[in-house]
This record gives sequence, structure tokens and C-alpha cells, in this order.
Amino acid sequence: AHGYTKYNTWSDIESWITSISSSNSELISTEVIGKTYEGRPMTVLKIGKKSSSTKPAIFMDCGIHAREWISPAFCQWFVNEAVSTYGSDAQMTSLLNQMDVIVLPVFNIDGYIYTHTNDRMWRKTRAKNSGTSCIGTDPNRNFDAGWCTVGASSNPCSETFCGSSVESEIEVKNVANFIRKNKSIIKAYITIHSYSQLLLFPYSYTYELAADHSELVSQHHVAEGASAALRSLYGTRYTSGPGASTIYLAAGGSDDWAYDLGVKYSYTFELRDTGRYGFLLPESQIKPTCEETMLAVKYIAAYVQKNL
Ligand code: 0X9
Ligand code: ZN
Ligand code: ZN
Repeated sequence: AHGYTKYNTWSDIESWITSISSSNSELISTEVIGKTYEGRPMTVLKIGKKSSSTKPAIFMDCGIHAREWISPAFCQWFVNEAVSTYGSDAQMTSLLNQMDVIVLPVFNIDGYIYTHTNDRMWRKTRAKNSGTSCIGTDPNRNFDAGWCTVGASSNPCSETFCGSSVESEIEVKNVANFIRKNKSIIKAYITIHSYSQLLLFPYSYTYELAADHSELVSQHHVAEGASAALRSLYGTRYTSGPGASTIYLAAGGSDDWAYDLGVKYSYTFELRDTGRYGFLLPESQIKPTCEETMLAVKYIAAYVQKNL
């Protein structure tokens, strides 16, 4: 059965998507943005008060990497928190009145299932590669952002295989097509990973920084404010900064791609912890991790909303 303080299977998440959207039809609508390599529908939940005019939106995805289980747990937590605090929490109410938050709870569904059934440490997609028995591409090396130039591998057997071409992965193509199609309304892109307790912004494919000085200042400002908000709850320390200098140079990531498309506020979270448990974060840490991360995401959302 589904729960917010456990790591749910894909089948439990699938039923949860149906039930939470049907019991909150005033606030949630769903859209299938395409199918995975193995044929599963990729459903986004659009959360917000229905409006006759088109609303600006924040796009958030979880589970790009299969083994980072705390990430889909956060997207589920976020959706529940949004619908259950709408009308009582002033910030959430104002946010969902003015904007929509579009949530993709699990990006790499095939990989996520594989981590439950075969290999807990699987990272990539499950697509076949030609000329080798090695399976999968790193979806976060497959976006059109300095593709395969640095911090990525052209070897299909590598954990950071960039794929046979840009957007070769159907899951990446589906998300990129959806964001391109909704480019004019998407004001922020948030992608949730684990682990390391970092809040990263572009670029990761180059040491260059945002072209515009005021934009760079606001990227820093937002990341620092969000990290401080997160820390205020349980003292969890996050490091924030541009991806390349904060973790490593790595091309083909979704954050850099969204930013270069014109989504000015583009952030990658690396949730708890710093390595004690790593990807195997105990279920007892789901609640505190999600509670503190909510504060950071709400900080970013408030900033974006204020600067529409
Ligand atoms: O390497 C990644 O894709 C991310 N770290 S993880 O441990 N979750 O794999 C960091 C992504 C930072 N952004 C880009 N490289 N564009
Ligand atoms: Zn990741
Ligand atoms: Zn300055």
C-alpha cells in the first residue's frame, strides 16, 4: 500500500497518482506526456487552482536517476502537502492561486522498477544499446546542453553514458518536448536528486556563469535563501553554487538545458545525506528530509512568484 513515509513501488505510485488526482480534482489535473522505453505512461500532475486565463508554472521532476529513492518520495510528499495545505497555508494558497506546479513524480520509471526488482544501485534508463549487451543511458547526460563534451561517457557500459545522440532516451525526449511546448509559461525548473545536500544552479557543462550579472546574483541569492530556509528546521547544511565548481563538470544535464532554453530559475537539489547511508537513506529520514526540502522549494517558488 502507498504511504508518504515509505519508499513506494511504482505500482503503488501509479495507484496513488490516480487516487490523489481524483480526490482533488479541483486542484489537480493530469496529463500523460509520453511513454517510457518499456511502454509505461509518464504522467504529470498539474497542481493549481483552475483559472480561465493561462497561469505561469513551475516544473519539478523527481527520479531521473533510478536509485535515488528519496527523490520520488519528495515529489509525492510535495503533491500531498500542496493539496492538504491549500486554503490554510497562506503561501501555498497564494502560490497555487497564481501559478501551477507541474510535477513528474518519477522520470525514469523503468529504472526505478529495476531498482526494486533486480539491482538496487541501478542509475540509468533501461533502453538497449546497439552493439553491446550493456543497458541504459544516463538521462542526466542525455539533454542538449554541451552534450557529451565533459563529465559524460560515450561508452554504453559506463554509468554516465550520454546516449547515442541528444534526447536518444524517450523519457528525456518526452520531458524536453513537454517543456518546449510549455516554454512560455514555465518560469522555474526544479529537479530532485540525491545525495550530497547541495543546491546547484547552472552551469555544470562549463565553468562559465550566467551571462547576465543581475541574473547570476539572483541565482545565488535564491539558492542561499532556500538553503537557509531548509537549514532552519533541523540544522541540515546544504552547499549551494554553480554545478561545475560545486560538484563537477558534467554536460547533458536537464538543469543546464532548461536554463539555456530560457527558464531563468533552474535548480538541482541533491537531498540527504552526505554519504553515511547515501542512496540507501533509511525510511525514518523520509519525513524530516521532505519537511525541510519543502521549505527550500517554497522559498524558490515564492521568489519566482514575486518576480513574475
Ligand atoms: O551527476 C548528476 O547527474 C547529478 N548528481 S547525481 O549524484 N544525482 O548523479 C548532478 C547534476 C548536476 N547538474 C548537471 N550536471 N547538469
Ligand atoms: Zn541523480
Ligand atoms: Zn555584483
